[in-house]
Amino acid sequence: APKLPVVISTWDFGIAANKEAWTILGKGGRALDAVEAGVKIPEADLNNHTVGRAGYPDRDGHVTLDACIMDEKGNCGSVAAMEYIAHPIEVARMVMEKTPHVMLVGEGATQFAVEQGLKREKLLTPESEKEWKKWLETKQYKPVMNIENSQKPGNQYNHDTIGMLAIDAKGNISGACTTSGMAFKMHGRVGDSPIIGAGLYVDNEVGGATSTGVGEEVIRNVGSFLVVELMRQGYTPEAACKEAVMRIVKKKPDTAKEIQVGFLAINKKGEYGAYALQDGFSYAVCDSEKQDRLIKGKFYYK
Ligand code: SD4
Repeated sequence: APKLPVVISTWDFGIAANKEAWTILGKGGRALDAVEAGVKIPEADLNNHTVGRAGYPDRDGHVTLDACIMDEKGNCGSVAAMEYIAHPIEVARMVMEKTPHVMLVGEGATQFAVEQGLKREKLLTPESEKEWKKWLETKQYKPVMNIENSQKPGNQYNHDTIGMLAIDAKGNISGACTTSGMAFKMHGRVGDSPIIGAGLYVDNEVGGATSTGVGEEVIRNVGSFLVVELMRQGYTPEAACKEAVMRIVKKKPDTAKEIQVGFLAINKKGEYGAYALQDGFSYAVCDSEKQDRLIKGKFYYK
């Protein structure tokens, strides 16, 4: 069996995020603290235009962020379509720990964050603004996403949500997920990432799952919850992720061919796996043996 602790996260930028999480996990710290600290790395990264600050705006020029977090006790918190706060994962955790609620959205989420002492600031960077203005020339909205290194036009706008799952030395599981959503989306659009059960789910008896890709198809199938429930029935993490991908293929074959969705999961033993619709999905793994492993996810459309 794999050695605990272990942390896994989506995409190649998961490596840097995992390393940050490891500074907590490696010292015997709590998985919840590790996943929050970990995903803050891509949230702060100015070269990352799909998470946190510097995220591409919606079609009206607003940077609106989505995030959620879930701990080993089944506590969870979430923010959606939140503007002006650079670290939505911090706010999601505050919603979880300091309010009787699970989810705050829009201006209410921003207001709560400011009341908690977080800074209200402009998140749109000059680079993101430039790309948005370029996009406005054609206004073509084609959600072809998450195919890393793809030459497909439009794709450069649309990849990388970070979903992270960790098991700490005590065997407790937590997860976090954060994104700016699909670039140039409709104002007010919310994807799967801040929705508990869709973009992220953790059950400390079984394991955790997270997703990346076109959130609409993940929401329809309550993807991450499905993956965890399949693991409860005995599926391996990879087999559970594959079955969740197959739901999308079966229900919407024409859509499925054109988009990317990837699931990533870990079980209580620390075994992990992933599966995606398309080639190009990768995930990062960090444990005491190796801190910077990048694994290619298996995929359906060959
Ligand atoms: C969304 N799932 O908003 C997110 C986007 C994403 O990689 O994963 N991008 O639908």
